Amino acid sequence: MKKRLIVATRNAHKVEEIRAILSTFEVLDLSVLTDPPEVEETGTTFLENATLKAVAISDLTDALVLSDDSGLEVDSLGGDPGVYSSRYAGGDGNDSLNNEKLLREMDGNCERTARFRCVIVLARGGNVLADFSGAVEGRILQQKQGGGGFGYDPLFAPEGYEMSFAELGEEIKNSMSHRSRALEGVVDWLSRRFPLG
Ligand code: ITT
Repeated sequence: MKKRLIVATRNAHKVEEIRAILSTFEVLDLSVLTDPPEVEETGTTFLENATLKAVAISDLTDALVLSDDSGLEVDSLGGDPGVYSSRYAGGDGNDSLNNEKLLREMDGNCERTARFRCVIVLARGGNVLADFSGAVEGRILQQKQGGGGFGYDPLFAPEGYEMSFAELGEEIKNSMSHRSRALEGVVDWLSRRFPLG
């Protein structure tokens, strides 16, 4: 029987990616819980925010809970939008407004190196079990390219590619993404901790 994991996120794209990468697990979303709280991300680091989400949700269930806090760091913007990636264009912002704001901030700037970072926390019964991180280096494109993925994918070309994550597609993104690199650590940790699945 597959091991069950609840992903503590309201971002359906993250659930989809995590499910595709953790194919040997039964990956469930928050809909399996009754009225899960909206966890406020008051931390100043990915680890703090991932911990807040994992602890709050794992308090409500006996199942293993996995949270993901992630974002884009642009070198010439001093690491912004960073932990504020989902709220870059304001609290009511969305992917499209966030991308427009990033393009405005980068207008005329030829220093375009950036990375996606992901921190994952595993928790059970309100206690943190372990944390993992992953990153992928790349650069910010001059305009949006491609219709796949989510968030800043249309503006991010990973190192060694001219195409954006949104053009490269799910399989290539998942073979090198910040999220898949953090999840490698999760798989390794879980297989040692629960060798029989
Ligand atoms: P939860 O907090 O409910 O998990 P969220 O989308 O608010 O959902 P975060 O606070 O971790 O999640 O913010 C992540 C933001 O960073 C996300 O909304 C995107 O803007 C960006 N991001 C993270 N991973 C990304 C990826 O793989 N591709 C594109 N953008 C990504």
